[in-house]
Amino acid sequence: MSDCIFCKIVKGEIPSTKIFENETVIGFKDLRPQAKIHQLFIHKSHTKDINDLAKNDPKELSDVFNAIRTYTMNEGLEKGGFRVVTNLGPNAGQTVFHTHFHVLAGEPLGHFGS
Ligand code: D5M
Repeated sequence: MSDCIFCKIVKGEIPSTKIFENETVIGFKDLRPQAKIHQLFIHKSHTKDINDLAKNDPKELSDVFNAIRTYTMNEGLEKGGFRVVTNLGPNAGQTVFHTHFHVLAGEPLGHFGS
């Protein structure tokens, strides 16, 4: 999509600090980090959110999660642990409408859930 900032990152039209790339997925540093390590993983194909992605082509999910697995294993993040988050819509605070997964790590993140 021509006006999508993450599509522009995929095409190299705006700068990003890439920490992972393969044929289908890129990972890059979040501009507004919420943890010591805060990366975003996206599929290179545009979908607007996780439900759109799952409907469009569920294989994209495994592409992204395999990328996250490779990255976190290579960086040794499994030991301390990490969190994966995706936001959909206003209640969750989604601000960028290209499906993305936040990977948070590098420090205790606080317990999420009851
Ligand atoms: O998360 C959208 C996230 O995207 C938010 O944490 C800021 C980040 N962001 C926005 N623009 C950029 C660029 N250009 N590079 C890196 N990170 C960026 P959401 O789940 O939609 O709230």
